[in-house]
Amino acid sequence: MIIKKIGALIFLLFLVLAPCSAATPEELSDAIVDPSTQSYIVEVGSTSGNSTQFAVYNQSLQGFPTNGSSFAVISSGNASGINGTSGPGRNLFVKSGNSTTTGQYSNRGNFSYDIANLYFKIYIPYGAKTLSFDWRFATTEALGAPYWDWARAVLSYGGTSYNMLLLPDGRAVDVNSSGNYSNQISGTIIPNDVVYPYVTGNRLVYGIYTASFDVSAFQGKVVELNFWVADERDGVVDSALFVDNLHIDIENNNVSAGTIPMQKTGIPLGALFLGVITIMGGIYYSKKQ
Ligand SMILES: [Ca+2]
Ligand SMILES: [Ca+2]
Ligand SMILES: [Ca+2]
Repeated sequence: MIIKKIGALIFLLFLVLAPCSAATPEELSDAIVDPSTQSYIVEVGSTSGNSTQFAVYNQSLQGFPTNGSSFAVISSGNASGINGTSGPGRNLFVKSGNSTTTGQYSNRGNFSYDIANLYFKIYIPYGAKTLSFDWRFATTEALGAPYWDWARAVLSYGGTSYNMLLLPDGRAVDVNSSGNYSNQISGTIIPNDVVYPYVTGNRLVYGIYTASFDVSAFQGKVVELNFWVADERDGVVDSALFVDNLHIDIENNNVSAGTIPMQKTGIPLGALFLGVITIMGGIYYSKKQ
């Protein structure tokens, strides 16, 4: 009896102390999406990956969270327990499927494994300008290794898709292309607080990157945004995407196309125009008198 109680206590203590655990799509959405955009999320879900490949963190890692108190990690391995310092032999392995089941291949068309997917169906409101989020790509692969794990954020509508997750040079994200932007082998990771030895934003263009896409053409429509993270060629050594601050920028209601622009004086141009017409009309009328 006592042993059982101690066991339960240890389990409860573990739950409290565990920095994070597998997250549901709804929990990931809560962590990622800005409060102003929450009401536009029509649906959130996952079509691929074990639950262990998704985690919510309520702590500061790699400059995240950038919005609110939490952010998400989507991984081709275990997304939990990534806090720490980088070092060799870190095993984050999970086994959850391959290209055959998802139709998703690497940026150079190779077979992919442990493919994690998180999708959002998002209503794009009238006045919407851009859909944006902040990200960092991290890997335990060596940058020169022939295993080009990859990540994408694909926005789709009406049968057309756009990958909006691009490096500063415009290339799609993978272990190879991100090399210019990730820390050097002899260099440092900033901040040094995760087990991944390579994280983007430590070379050439520093800091957290923001992906932004013009969604003004989709106003009044529901688009789909699919996050994908996967291993290439084998599933053993893993990569991850850190995501936060997913939001829609909406045009200020005061300057939308249907309203009248203000002058420096604060008098609407249209009102000024009407005023001039009225005065002229009055002059014309009085002349007629
Ligand atoms: Ca957040
Ligand atoms: Ca890999
Ligand atoms: Ca893996």
